[in-house]
Amino acid sequence: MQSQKEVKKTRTLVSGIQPTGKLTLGNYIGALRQFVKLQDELEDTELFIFIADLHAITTPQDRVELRKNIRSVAALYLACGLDPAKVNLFIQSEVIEHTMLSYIMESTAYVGEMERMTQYKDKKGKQMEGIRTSLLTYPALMAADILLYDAHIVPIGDDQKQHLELTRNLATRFNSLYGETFVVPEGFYPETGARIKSLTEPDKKMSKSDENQKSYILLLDDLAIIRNKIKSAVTDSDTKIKYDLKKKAGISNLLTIYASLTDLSIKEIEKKYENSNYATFKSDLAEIVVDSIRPIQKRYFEIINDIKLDQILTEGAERARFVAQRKMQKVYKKIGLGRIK
Ligand code: ATP
Ligand code: LTN
Repeated sequence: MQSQKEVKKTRTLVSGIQPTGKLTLGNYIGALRQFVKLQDELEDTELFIFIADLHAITTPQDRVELRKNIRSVAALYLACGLDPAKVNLFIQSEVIEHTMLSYIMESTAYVGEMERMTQYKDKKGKQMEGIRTSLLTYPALMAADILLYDAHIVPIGDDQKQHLELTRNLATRFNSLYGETFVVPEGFYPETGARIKSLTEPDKKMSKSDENQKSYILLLDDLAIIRNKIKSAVTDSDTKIKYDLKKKAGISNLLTIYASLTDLSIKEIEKKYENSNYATFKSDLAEIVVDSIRPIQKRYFEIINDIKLDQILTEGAERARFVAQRKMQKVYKKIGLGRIK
């Protein structure tokens, strides 16, 4: 049988996740699971998925924790179903061309554009000192990640929309300055239903950097803890299990999680629990979440200390490097850097 890697690929997909903490159920539903779906659907597309460790050091990281998180994110990608026969999985810092092209992107972008990025403004907050320069130049690295592989599609959350727009502008600007070099990429956003909210403050998104541990479910949380977190999720004082984002944000979020992990629609779930109370609904949902996460944890613990994980990451980086080196030669030549070979 012809392996998927041998099918002629005419398109490219690129995406990454930062290893800044432990991955949540939100990351699974909104990102990891989408990648798995796309790897199976997009037969004509070569996928490059990486652990964005260079992005992580835009804010301070502990050396030991960072190393652990990088490996853990890689193992979780695989545990969630990413297939190394269909995807090039690698660690960003192991492909030096990301940093090389990032500098070229900094030399294409304007300071004003970087300063306008809302994520930069939010993360910087009111702090005046100790902001790393890379927090400002971060979108240049992200543009490099994408343009290096001539990505056609980039699956991202809508919080990354502005960075993708900037990437498109940089690609277009570079192309008009130096001649056709980069593909101008398109963003791919998962269905809106898939934004998972905090369990304690359902108006905010579920985030791995939240200070309240009860607000998120980690993919590697103990199963008993997961059950407890769902059972103690904030809901309103009404008793109806009904989707209403404005008045019943907590229950609506739990309905979204339920629908995302089963093949039932929200309407069908509402009907099923028409005559039930919150406790029954939450208890059923806890089992559904636990049933989805249990096999992921099982595969995770099988792979985390296996040398196979290293082989997959090495092969992924080799393929990425091959494509990236070719691109960088072209870029240097277009700009006039170095000597002509
Ligand atoms: P942080 O919470 O530290 O800001 P994050 O959890 O948003 O980080 P990222 O590395 O920025 O993590 O996101 C990885 C991917 O997971 C992105 O595509 C993002 O859109 C998606 N994602 C993150 N949180 C959620 C969520 N609550 N619901 C759906 N998708 C999410
Ligand atoms: N900035 C993204 C992670 C990321 C990324 C990328 C996503 C880094 N480089 C390239 C898509 C393509 C984030 O914070 N979610």
